[in-house]
Amino acid sequence: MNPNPHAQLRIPTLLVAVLWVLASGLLPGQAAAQQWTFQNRIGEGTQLDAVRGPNERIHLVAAKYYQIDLNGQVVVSEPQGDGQQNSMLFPPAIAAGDDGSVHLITRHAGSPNEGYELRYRRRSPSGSWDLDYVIGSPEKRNYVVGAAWATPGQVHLMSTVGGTDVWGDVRVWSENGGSVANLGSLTGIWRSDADARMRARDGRVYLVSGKCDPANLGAAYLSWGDGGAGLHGGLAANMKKHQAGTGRRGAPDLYLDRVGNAHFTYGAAEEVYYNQYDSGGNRKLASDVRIFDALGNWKLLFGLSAVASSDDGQSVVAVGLRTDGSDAASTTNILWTYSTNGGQTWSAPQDTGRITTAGEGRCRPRLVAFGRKFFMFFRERTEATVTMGTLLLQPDGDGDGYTSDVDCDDGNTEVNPGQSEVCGNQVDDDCDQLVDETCAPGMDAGTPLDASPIDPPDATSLVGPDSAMADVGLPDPGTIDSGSDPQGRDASGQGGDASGQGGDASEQDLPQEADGGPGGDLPLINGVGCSCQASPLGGLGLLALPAVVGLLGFVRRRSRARSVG
Ligand SMILES: [Ca+2]
Ligand SMILES: [Ca+2]
Ligand SMILES: [Ca+2]
Repeated sequence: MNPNPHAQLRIPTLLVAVLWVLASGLLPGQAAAQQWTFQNRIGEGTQLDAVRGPNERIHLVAAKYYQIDLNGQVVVSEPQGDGQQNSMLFPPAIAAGDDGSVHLITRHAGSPNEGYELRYRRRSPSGSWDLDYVIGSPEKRNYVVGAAWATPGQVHLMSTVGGTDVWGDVRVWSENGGSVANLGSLTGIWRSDADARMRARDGRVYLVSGKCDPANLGAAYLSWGDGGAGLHGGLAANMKKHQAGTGRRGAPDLYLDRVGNAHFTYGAAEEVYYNQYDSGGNRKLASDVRIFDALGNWKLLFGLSAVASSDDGQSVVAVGLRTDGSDAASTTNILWTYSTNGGQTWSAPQDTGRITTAGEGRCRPRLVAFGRKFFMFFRERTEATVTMGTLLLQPDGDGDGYTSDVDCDDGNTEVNPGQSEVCGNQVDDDCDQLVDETCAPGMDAGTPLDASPIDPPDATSLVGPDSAMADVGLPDPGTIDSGSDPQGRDASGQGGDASGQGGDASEQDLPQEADGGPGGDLPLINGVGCSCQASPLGGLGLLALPAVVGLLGFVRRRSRARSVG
């Protein structure tokens, strides 16, 4: 017989509270941060490209053309799109001009060996499709395309030529006033499967490409040149070669922020690397930073990625695809990582919980950013539809690796959820919204008591170029597809050191400091401590407090009951 019937009566309520707190990840100081939310079937198609346009619009081309506003609403849907959807070839390309014009290059009738009809179409700033014509004539392996808007009336297009072998060139085109000129080819930087991308900002055109030589001679390239008739010469003169990692390299991505930096990712064997160039053409990081590894072994080996940056260039987000080993990479986990210091250090990769079909690397996601709001577009794994993810990335003012939504003093590196509470200093050192909560009666001030500081999955272990990757964290429970966690990761999502945080509701794991103690309230000091920025989850975090207080009270009662019995 239980000597304390009240404890028995409290169990269901307590369990519900504990399970709710665990499921929500909302123990104080552990507020869920940096979560993607996903919206399925925002567009039709499997091959896509997406860019930022003026007036807070994202421009997306897949089977159709779409505009999406910053709330994630599709506000324009028109039939112009890529004619080669579902064919496992390369995606279309889109550019949006500062004047509101839109430029598409898409593939239509043809075959890899015979070449494709490449079509350029223009949507005027007023919304009419006023140009539609075929560029050149079909050529073998001309299915990798790019588009960039440099200045009003100056649009550049890119296609690839394979010739009789798989080594090929990038052909650069210039469109002006309704006619297209071939500006020339860049030789030897492209192989049919390495992909390429072209973007422009402030009159400068950037191009990234890969040469996936299997004999460890492969490389990724970034280049730039001023838009106009001299573009080909500029691109040829500024070609920068990158060769971190091993094996083949290729499948690069490129994102231009609003302050003149070009952010660049590319794949090596099962890895993805990052670097950045400023508007003066200076490489920012002496060595390419490895931001993903262990991405899986598939036909072409190199890691697949996408990248985007906040307007100020400080917050950078990248995704990496962890393949299932099949050629088509038909069940591929979308991982992501972020930097809040301009790409110098990166968070441990996390799993978004979503799966895509990478289609031999030809269905890579795209990232677009406005401010610190990031948008991800990818092919839904088994459907011919496009899924959108959105993320508001918080800044990290003091650079301690904890972003402002979880760092209760984002101007002090000594305060964050990874710190231990220091007894008696009147500071909430560990951001659990409790000040000096570890002080036992008679304890000297200044004594840290927390044995296991909170270790949020997405804010610690910033990864440098040479450090080992940390375990992949658990995605937001609300965004997980069932069965999408083949790695069998720790279901607590808190890594190995969260036992003191109630990872198991059994009383063996309950905090020991709740034992004994004069039976008063916990040292919860109102009005002192967390000055966290408003977060949509902050209120819920406060709601979790009564549950924790109730839990500790329950333990205290159980302890007394045990000592009586
Ligand atoms: Ca911080
Ligand atoms: Ca801090
Ligand atoms: Ca505290």
